[in-house]
Amino acid sequence: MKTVFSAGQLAHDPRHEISDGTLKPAVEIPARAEMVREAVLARRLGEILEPEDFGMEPLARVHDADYLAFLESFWTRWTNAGRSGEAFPFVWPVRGLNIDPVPDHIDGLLGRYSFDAGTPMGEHTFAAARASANSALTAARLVAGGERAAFALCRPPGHHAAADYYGGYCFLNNAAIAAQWLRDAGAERVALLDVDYHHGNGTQAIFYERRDVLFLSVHADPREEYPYFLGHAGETGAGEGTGFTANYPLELGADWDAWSRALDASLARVAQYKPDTLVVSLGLDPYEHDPISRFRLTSDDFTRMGARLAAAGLPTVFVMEGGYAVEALGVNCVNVLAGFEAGS
Ligand code: Q9C
Ligand code: ZN
Repeated sequence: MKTVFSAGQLAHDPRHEISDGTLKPAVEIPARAEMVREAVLARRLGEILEPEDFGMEPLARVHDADYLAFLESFWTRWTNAGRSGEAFPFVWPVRGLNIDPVPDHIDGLLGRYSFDAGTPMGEHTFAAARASANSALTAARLVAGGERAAFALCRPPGHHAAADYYGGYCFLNNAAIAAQWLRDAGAERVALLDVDYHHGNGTQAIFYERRDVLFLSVHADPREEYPYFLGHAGETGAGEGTGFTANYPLELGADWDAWSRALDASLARVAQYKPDTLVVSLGLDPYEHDPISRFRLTSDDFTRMGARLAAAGLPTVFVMEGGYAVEALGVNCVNVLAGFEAGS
């Protein structure tokens, strides 16, 4: 299977994040991508390609124009305000407050276009996020062109980012952008299965009222885990999209037995939907030793995961999401992809 990755994705290089009530070392760091790249080479998974530049248009199919303009202008505004280093929001337009008119001040803008304070933004964040999205788009194009599967080595990740907000280390929703591009390239139905430990709130929000993209997510119960405010079993879509979102929240501590039962249920729903293409939001944070997560998948379980995904028998675009046990990240990620190839 081919991998798509650009060194430009490394330019987002945060020092700190706000977590557990304090400034902590950032966990969504360039070393994550380096580890996965090295594992792809060591395991001879296949060629590593540079992404093509798809420009802004496929991003604008998923994200609002004013949000993209905010990301693009952020660093100029931040430095014009006399700031330097990393930016964090601290005030949000919650219930009863207005997002219209959009504020002029950078602190207002940061709150308007985010949903958490845990996601550092810096000078090169938008460029790196664009490169990451281009990797997802290039992988989607490979699969649309007839490859059985392709791997987009995305970071920064994407699944927490919605049409008009960032958060959860995510700025552009790479998987949603790939799914929308596949639709625009002629796929009638796309299934987007999110196996990251955290619920893919951004992806769910983007497709919630649509039936042409089926969104499914296996994740830690939001009653107990980030992002807390989306991902309950009762959220199944709305309007035209009613019945085309499926959430499988699991208790903290879930092992392969519990996790794989949810995966099987989600894959049964995918089979019933009969999509043209499957996009997998591939988080590696269900891993037993992940530093911020509390599921118990082993490195071998990731190989099993890949085999079960292959059994769905669909053209598949893998888009990397989270996973913070940096030393094991490459092995776990390539285990999924190699398990998929062995099962294909
Ligand atoms: N005390 C992804 O996996 N907060 N994002 C962690 C830990 C944010 C994870 C707090 C977790 C976001 C793509
Ligand atoms: Zn995650």
